[in-house]
Amino acid sequence: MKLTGEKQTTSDEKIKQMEYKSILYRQAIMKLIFESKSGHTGGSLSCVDILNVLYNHAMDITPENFLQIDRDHYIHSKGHSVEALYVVLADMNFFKKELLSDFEKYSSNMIGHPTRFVNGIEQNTGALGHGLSISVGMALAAKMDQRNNRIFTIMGDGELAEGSIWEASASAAHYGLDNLIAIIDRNHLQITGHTDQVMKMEPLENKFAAFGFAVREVNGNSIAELAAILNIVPFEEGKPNLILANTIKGRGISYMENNALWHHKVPSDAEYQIAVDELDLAKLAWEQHND
Ligand SMILES: Cc1ncc(C[n+]2csc(CCOP(=O)(O)OP(=O)(O)O)c2C)c(N)n1
Ligand SMILES: [Mg+2]
Repeated sequence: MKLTGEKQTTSDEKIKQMEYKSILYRQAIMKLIFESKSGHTGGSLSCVDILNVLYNHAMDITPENFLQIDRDHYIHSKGHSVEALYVVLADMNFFKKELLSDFEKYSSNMIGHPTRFVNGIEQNTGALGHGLSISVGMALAAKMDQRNNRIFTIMGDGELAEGSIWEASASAAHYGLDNLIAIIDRNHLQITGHTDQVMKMEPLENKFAAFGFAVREVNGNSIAELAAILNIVPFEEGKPNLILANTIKGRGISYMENNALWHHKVPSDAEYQIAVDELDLAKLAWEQHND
């Protein structure tokens, strides 16, 4: 759905299917990290529901239209959480699922941060603070060319400490980029601890609104809330869109949730078994609930 003025809706059935996919995605993320013995665990689990709704519902990006300029575009600004992106891109058939087992292997392109050597990835990221600037440039180009496609990006809340985010924000508002949809994975944790302790940036609503964004807040681990908010983009004509997605770092695995230690950490055999059991239970609960 592009910027046509027409709003999208989401059926209950579609929401349920995406909720199920989130469980499968979490299983795949854990497998990837456990088997490769490397990975950004917490941040991948916090943003995977957002990626799920973006790729399965909101964005017009497919392997078939990938080379067309007038499709939507996605920039993974918090590049360290590439595991979540790989799992979703594999599900979207950008590459074969078997490639996931190459993650972090010597000479593989499936490295720990996004690169354009992997099908479906638009831009190399990982050095935090650049994704919004890139997205602003792409959104401005789309406006100049009178295309009605949109540019989406997900940033981390710790990433907002980068000054370049705020230069990009000023430009986004200055150029009236209502085709830009910036999403903050607001899990309140950074690499070493709470975002308020590392670099206090709150209140984010007020800061982004003052910069000229139309700001909306959702539960970023709720498929239904994410779909509903993405259905009504642009929020205000002529203003860039900012979605504050309140998430839980490590979401879905009890001992990882809200724990900065799991920013980049591989589970032991016993810990992995707990994760597998918890996700199996979530799957069972979904199946019983949706029978
Ligand atoms: C420019 C730059 N500085 C430092 C880092 C190291 N680093 C990787 S992840 C991270 C924390 C990011 O926190 P946040 O954006 O909140 O990510 P999330 O909680 O979603 O994992 C840092 C500092 C980096 N990748 N890039
Ligand atoms: Mg964070």
